[in-house]
Amino acid sequence: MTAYQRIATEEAFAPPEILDHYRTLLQDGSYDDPGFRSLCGFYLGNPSPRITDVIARMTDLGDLRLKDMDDTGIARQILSLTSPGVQVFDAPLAMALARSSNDFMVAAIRKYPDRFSGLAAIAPQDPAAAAQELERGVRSLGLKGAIVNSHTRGEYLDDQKFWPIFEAAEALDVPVYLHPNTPSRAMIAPFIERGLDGAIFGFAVETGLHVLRLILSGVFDRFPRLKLVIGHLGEGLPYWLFRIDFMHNRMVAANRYASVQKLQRKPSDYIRENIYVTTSGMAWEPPILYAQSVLGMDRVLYAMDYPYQFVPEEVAVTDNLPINDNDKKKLYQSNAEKVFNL
Ligand code: 1DF
Ligand code: MN
Repeated sequence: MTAYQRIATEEAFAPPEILDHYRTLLQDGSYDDPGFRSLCGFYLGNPSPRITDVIARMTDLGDLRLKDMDDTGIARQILSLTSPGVQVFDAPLAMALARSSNDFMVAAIRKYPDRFSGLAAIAPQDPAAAAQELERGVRSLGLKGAIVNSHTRGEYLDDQKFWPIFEAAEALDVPVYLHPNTPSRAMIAPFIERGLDGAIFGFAVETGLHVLRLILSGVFDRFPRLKLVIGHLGEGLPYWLFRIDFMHNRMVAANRYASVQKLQRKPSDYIRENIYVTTSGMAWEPPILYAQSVLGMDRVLYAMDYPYQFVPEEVAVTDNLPINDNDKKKLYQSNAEKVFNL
């Protein structure tokens, strides 16, 4: 027995219905997005055993997943609809699929309440409906926050038309998990040319950019208690805090951009105080210790990124970190319990 429970916080699933809608979209070409084609075209058009295996695990919320969790000592998964979620569809279809996906997930959570929790899928395409679905998810379904897979058809949440989503999240006191997506159409070409649009790097560039857009937009001044969770140890941002603060300060002083105005706090303050990071896909001691050292022990949470990075040996990396038992319990368990109100 360990002195902590392992709670994994960025764990993907997909209802078969949504994969069917991705296939339709890939075929009819009505959403001609290079990132969507690259990512979903790969996972849904590839008959190799590894990919068939990922799809089988992704669509399972029962015995297969529970056995994998048991085999790797994961006590609980916080489930979220896989990227790109419903954000590739027309608003009406996206709203309907967000609801049905949440209901699909909640059926499993109700069956295994001590193994699964979940985040609500929402469709930012209709911000008011997205806020409503988040509220339904939290109040009626017992969900623990929202999942947003970065850009929505090329649009970013710093646009104030999306802020009803943040208003709802703050009022409900639940976090928004800003999960990666492939880079948006406006910037993906040089990534794709060298195979860098996916989880290897493009995801982090896209999502890190999205987080910085949010911070510079002043969203955390407008919603000071808003909590954001980002994966992959903060998508590179913890390494950049000093330079972002320095340059932001200079840009404001020079009044260089109308869109860059003074904020109530330094950009890094929002990263430290409004944002939590998870270790998804980053089972590597140096950057985990670094993130803990610059953000604090209370801000870093464990995640596996099942089923995409289901590498059982990686759990030992986290188990063997040179930190004390109390801090290990924070990383694996208590931070997640606090942030997601488990
Ligand atoms: C991959 C990685 C795919 C992550 C994901 O969702 C994902 C991958 C489509 O390796 O292709 O969530 N990830 O978070 O690292
Ligand atoms: Mn992921």
